[in-house]
Amino acid sequence: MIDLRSDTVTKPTEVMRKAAYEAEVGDDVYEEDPTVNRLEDKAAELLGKEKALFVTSGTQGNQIAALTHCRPGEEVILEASSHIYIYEVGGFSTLANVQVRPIPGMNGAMDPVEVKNSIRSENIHYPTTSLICIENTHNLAGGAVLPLSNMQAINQIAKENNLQVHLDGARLFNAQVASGISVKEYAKNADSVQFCLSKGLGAPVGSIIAGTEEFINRARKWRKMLGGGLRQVGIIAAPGLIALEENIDRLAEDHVHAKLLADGLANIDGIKVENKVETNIIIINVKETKHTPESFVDALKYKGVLAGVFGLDTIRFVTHYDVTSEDIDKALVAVQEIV
Ligand code: TLP
Repeated sequence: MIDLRSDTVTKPTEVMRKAAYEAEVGDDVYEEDPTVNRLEDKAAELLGKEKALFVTSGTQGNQIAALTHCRPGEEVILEASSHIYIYEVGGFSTLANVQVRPIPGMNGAMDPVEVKNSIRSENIHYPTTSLICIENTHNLAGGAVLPLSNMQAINQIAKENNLQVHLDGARLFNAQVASGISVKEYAKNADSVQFCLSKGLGAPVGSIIAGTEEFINRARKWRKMLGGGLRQVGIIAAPGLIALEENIDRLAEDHVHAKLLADGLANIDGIKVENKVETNIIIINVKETKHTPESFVDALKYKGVLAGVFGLDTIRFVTHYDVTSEDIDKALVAVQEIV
């Protein structure tokens, strides 16, 4: 099977398995796991933040950020197709007890003027706006890289209004590799950052959240409450370290493969590539073919290729570590055969 459903499907490499086997461990609830401590230090340094915390998943990291930044009843401004709003089971309202204020974006980017106009004024009837969430790269916008200028403008508005900014950077390293702008530069425009080790970076488990020392100390307590205080977790953190040491630059390969696939797909009758394909995600519209997205995905599976139903007329392909250029060629042949 050529699995293009997501970059979450990668299997750990031999080096990662060996690092897990050999990892020096301790009890991380006592902050005594040397491998976790090394991973957190390395992540904080890469992001230019005071401190970082290893969490079980991107979703857990985003939820902990909301719990740490906000008080119940407050309002969070976010983009209307953001992962936090669409794909996190309504956690912001259920766990952090905050109300979300979705704003439609262009290629995942909210208009700073609209963000500004959505901040609540002082009024006894209104919730208090406390947080703005942004996403880079933006998943539902097809892996779009958020312009640095957009992040800077939103952060400036946030600071002028005493608000915090959380960056869902599940694929922030893809943004770095595509734009040449460092994760540190992006992270300057957010008070907290979440990134995933388990997507294009190829680790089997885990995400990082980072911010000030004071923020992370409080976040650690929320992580404990959510059941994320783990013990000899260095065996999982070790592959995460390998991901950061060895796998950042190779994301460029995934982007090349995504372009190859997108160019090939664009040449197939009836298929329309919906996004600009800046990183590793390709969204195609199949309305002009004989298929629904569901039957398209089923037919592809029969040919040995896995893709994901995305929207009403669209499906998503994601390139990653375990996909070669031969796989891309085979996937294109499979699509050609089924349309
Ligand atoms: N995205 C997954 C699915 O949940 C849709 C995927 O296959 O793309 N933020 C962003 C922008 C994400 O894309 C994801 C995962 C997360 C957060 C959550 O990460 P995990 O899966 O580790 O909870």
